[in-house]
Amino acid sequence: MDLFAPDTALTPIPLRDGELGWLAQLPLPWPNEVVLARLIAETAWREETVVVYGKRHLQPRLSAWHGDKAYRYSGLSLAPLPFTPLLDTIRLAAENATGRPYNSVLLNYYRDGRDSMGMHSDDEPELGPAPAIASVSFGATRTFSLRHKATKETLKLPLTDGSLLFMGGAMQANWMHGINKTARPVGARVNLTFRNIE
Ligand SMILES: O=C(O)CCC(=O)C(=O)O
Ligand SMILES: [Mn+2]
Repeated sequence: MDLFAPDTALTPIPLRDGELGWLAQLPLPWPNEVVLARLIAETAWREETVVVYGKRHLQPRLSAWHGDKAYRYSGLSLAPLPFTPLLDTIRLAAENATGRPYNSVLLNYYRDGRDSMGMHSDDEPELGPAPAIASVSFGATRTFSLRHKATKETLKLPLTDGSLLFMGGAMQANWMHGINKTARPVGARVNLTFRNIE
């Protein structure tokens, strides 16, 4: 038996030079609002400083890294925290939905519309040549912006409460993604990107 055979079909989102899959509601044993409240309350959130072009900045969001391996980007090395039972439950659901294994998760807490994430690709070498990333969102809907590196085509996806967005194949090689700030009054949102570090 294939341990990671998916039992929930993702809906493919067609786009050039990459793979995207969508699931409107990840099956979990608790309502989304309970998961959101627990993630906010139980996570050891950090306000990280990153170095971009030699300058130090505070990231406009809170984050936490869980897994067995350290994670490095933008001059930052996040020491890993162990998976908790709550994170393990969400990881198992994400593995079942996508048919991929994950050994790490980056959590990001967007407290309101002023919190954001700049355009980037998750293309660190330790994620392998075709990173598989399962992005699970709870709370306020925020717009996920995608931009093709060569053609500059753009795509905007509303990431709704309880949803899973899968990024695979050549997605990170060819596209950048991010979460823009918004002037709309929006509540809290927590996003989890499950990854597999080799
Ligand atoms: O919050 C999101 O939906 C995006 C998160 C993301 O791109 C990341 O953690 O690398
Ligand atoms: Mn990312």
